[in-house]
Amino acid sequence: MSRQIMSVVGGKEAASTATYDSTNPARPGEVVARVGLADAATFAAACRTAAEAQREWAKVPAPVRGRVIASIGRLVEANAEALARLVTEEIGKPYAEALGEVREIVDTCDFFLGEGRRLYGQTVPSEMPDKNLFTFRNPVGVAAVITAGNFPVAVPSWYLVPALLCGNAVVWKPAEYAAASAHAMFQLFTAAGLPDGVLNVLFADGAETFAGLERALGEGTVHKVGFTGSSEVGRRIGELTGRHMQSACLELGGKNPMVIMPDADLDLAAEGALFSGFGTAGQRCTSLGTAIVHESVHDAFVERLVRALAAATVGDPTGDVLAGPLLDRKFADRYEEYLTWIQPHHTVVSGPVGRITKDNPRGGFDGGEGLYYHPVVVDGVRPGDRLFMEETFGPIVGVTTFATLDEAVELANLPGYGLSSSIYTSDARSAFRFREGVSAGMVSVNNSTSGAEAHLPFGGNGKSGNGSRQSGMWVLDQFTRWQAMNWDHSGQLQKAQMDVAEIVPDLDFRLAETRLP
Ligand code: UN1
Repeated sequence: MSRQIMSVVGGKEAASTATYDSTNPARPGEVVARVGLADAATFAAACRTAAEAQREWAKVPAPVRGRVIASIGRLVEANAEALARLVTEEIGKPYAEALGEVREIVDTCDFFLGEGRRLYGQTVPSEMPDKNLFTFRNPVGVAAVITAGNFPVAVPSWYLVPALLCGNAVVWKPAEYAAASAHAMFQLFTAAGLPDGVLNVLFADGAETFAGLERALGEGTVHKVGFTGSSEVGRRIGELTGRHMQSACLELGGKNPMVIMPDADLDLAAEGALFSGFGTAGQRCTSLGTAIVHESVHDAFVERLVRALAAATVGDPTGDVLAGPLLDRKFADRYEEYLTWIQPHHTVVSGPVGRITKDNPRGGFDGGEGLYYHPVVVDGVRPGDRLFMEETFGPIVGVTTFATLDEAVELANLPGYGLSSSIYTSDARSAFRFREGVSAGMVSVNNSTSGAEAHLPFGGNGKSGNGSRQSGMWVLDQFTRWQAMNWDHSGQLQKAQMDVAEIVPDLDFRLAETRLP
């Protein structure tokens, strides 16, 4: 029997107006959870509940909130295998990667549990005597967090953990197709003792969520929006929050370039391209988009990548495989559309294309009913091709060539995204020139485009985001607002810039001339 899952608002199950079946993409006939979907009114009501609960939560001393984060980390650690198995079952992420994803929640908790004892403000000297200046970080209020399902628990933790630590309440809207994983994570968070209403989980479709968010922003019950998903939806959320004088934390798509210089270790580069292009079936926002290869090593690199890919296993994600199925039917359909972007001037160098079936098997693997697809390497992509310019979420990597590093940087930036990037070289000058020129928020040297660590700033520019950064100390600026305080204890009105003591210099002073012998 599959699970029944409902939204939880203020500690109670909230009404649903529709249902959604979250299925196992390796066996789409299997329902992992039947999910009750809420409507826009319920979303707005959840934000009001959160706003109410936030007032008390903000009064809990930050070090005590830090202890709650510590407990969340322990609970996630103690339930790591169960949570990872659920992630594998629900979105088809290979189990080893799912365990890594769960580990990332623990890493995030480890970082922020100590932040409860820091959350530093400053004491600042005043320009006048008997006056003191201070800065404080205040929680923003309620954060509405809308997340994708390709990282159904790790990426949400990047928002939830710091938001809660900073004294905010949260309304979390996870992806429907990853609802069971999200609900399990929600249970672990509440088991740590969060008061009712401080963290609320709300399942809803995109249209109801958007309408609910619009209403809540109008009612003044949402003060920060966090969104991970497509550039298209991110743009709409950015517009909406902009109208309400807010700037959302947007983590959007990527067309992540990998530059391979003539002095690169080509075996290492092929291994990195394999993992970042086809691990997670190419469904990370940091997945490799286009390999930009120096013309002198193009053939040698492509030959290595194709060989490595042929030896890699696509299959049952509970086993030891490079890639499992695509996340969900919606993603499989979209991926099939990306395959139509392959043009006559392209060369598919990897073998068969499309869904893995009995008639189109991958070696001995016929995919059964699962949403499995052949990994594809397309050589000869050019600027202007859709395959070169647009994100193609799924197992497809383009290859193009360049002659000079300047040209490589230009090609890397051309699609207008800016999330992740990578360069393989043995020359420090090339690595730093690339770092300086590339538009991405993340740069890897001799490493793949994916695999950010949980305590570095994560986020993009251009079509990948509005410059907001998650993770580490940088995310504190998303979930707190600086408040400046001045305290004058002189007993008189001292006017800034006017009642300031002046020390008069002699600016005409010059050293006496000395002559060299
Ligand atoms: C995402 O796909 O939304 O760096 C994030 C990485 C992961 C995060 C990916 N740690 O690949």
